[in-house]
Amino acid sequence: MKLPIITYPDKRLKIVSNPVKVFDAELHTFLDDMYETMMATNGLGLAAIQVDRPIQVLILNIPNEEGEQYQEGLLEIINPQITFSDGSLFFQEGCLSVPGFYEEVERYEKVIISYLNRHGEGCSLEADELLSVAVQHEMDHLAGKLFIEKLSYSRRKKFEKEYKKAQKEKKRQ
Ligand code: Y12
Ligand code: CO
Repeated sequence: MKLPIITYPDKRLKIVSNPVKVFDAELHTFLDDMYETMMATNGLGLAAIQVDRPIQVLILNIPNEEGEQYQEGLLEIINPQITFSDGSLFFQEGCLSVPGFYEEVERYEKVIISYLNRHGEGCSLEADELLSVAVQHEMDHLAGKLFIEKLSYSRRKKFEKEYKKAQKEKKRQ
């Protein structure tokens, strides 16, 4: 089932998500619904809070070099923790909760995370390039943070003005 996505400036996006304690069939159905929602909206990543569930769950599906996304490449990441970070890079990010806006943001170049899979089993992921950026972007959602909060004062002001204008235009259509 495709779920509705919460968009900025909805205050629910600021909620700090809680760790998952139960790894049951309901969680599996929710993960499947998140995948359907992400694929239906051309997303590369989605955090549970974006579909109004404040739990530490995120999914990622990074395209291959040909730009294709396959379900085999899907990562389901629960209760993640960064255990190592190194370097920095700038990357133009977008978010399904901030539609239509892409801004350059600074992130760690490489991260290693530990997390649980849908069965509650411990896993580890070493990520660089796009995967590293995406995992940090989604982990920020679990802390109630959006990528636009990382913009400089002047870029944030510009974003707020343009976003409001775009929302007004959308309402008129
Ligand atoms: C780099 C940085 C962040 C990520 C995390 C996930 N972000 C996304 O998946 C963003 C997708 C996105 C898709 C949109 O298209 C539709 O909604 C159909 C979009 O909408 C518009 O631009 C109108 C905005 C963002 C991964 C990698
Ligand atoms: Co996002």
